[in-house]
Amino acid sequence: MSGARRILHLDMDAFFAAVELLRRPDLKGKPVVIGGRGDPTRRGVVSTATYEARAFGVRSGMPLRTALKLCPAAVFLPVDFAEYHRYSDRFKAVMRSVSPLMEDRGIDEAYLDVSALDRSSEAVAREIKQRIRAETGLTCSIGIAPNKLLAKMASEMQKPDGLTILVPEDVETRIWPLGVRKVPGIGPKTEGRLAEMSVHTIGELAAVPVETLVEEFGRSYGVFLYEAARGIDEDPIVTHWEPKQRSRETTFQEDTGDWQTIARTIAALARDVAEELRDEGYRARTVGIKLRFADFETHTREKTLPEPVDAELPIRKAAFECLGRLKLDRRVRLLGVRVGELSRPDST
Ligand code: TTP
Ligand code: MG
Repeated sequence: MSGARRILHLDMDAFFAAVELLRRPDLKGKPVVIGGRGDPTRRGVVSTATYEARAFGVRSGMPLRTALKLCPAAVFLPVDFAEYHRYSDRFKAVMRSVSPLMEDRGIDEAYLDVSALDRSSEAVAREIKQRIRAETGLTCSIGIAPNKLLAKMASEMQKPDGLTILVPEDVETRIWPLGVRKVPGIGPKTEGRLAEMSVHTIGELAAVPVETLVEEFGRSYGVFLYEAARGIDEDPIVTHWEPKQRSRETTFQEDTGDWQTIARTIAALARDVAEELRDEGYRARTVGIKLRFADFETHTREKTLPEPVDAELPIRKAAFECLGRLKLDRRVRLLGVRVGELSRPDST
């Protein structure tokens, strides 16, 4: 081992909302809520909200209707994932250019191992923030610490546009006073059970013997709690996640009841998916189809194959078997073919 690690965690500020404001600068400074189709009188939940809307109590996950009650003056906008993914790719490209050791944690966050860089943590963080701002117009919050757990907690500490650096000595002074919910991996259930043990802060958690935690929560989670309270985390940066599935789907210009059209479409989708698998060097163990009728009723069927495949023929055959298990009694709007349980031939 060569010295202490320096792990950076980056989380975009009010991400979906911030992207929307780039194309609606007139809404800057106003309460804006992003969710569903952007119509608070219809079903749907809040994806995120600007900090101005959060001041009224609006939170991710609450029904749009509730958000409207809390903040009737808010502007509601629909979710546009394609646009957010474009910005997600751009901020991650900046991070990767600083260090290739990046762990992608979803649309608006990632870890970066910056141990090997010969600049101070603060200089690295400032450079990343400045370049993301220049290239996207967006702000983010960054935490840097000796491990992923503390880095993530650090990035939360000064949102928005924050920069927080934690060293091991900070655990007692800056982590222990926080409530246990600030530990990534402690949810409302654990919080409740800890409260019954009179444990509310991370410092109080650190005072509980490991045997008690293991008895209460089982070995693996008990030890996790014990170590987390001390800021201990040896989890490595995972730079490459294996994809779980691949799929292709198509929506007909006009709903169709024509069997030939349906069969031809399934065959073409199966061919495309097989081609993609081979391009990427994967094989699939499951094949499934998705079928949406004109009335939006959607059905899926899946088949597990005796062994992983990447050839067109077995994938097409399996897709047709799945299709045969559905009753085609209405016009069809959309068809999809999906392959899952992917593996690489050399790793099975
Ligand atoms: P978060 O990082 O949790 O939230 P945020 O980026 O909007 O705000 P913050 O400044 O506090 O980081 O989530 C990132 C995006 O993920 C968010 O913009 C919208 C989406 N999201 C949902 O769609 N549903 C949810 O329940 C949450 C929590 C997030
Ligand atoms: Mg965020």
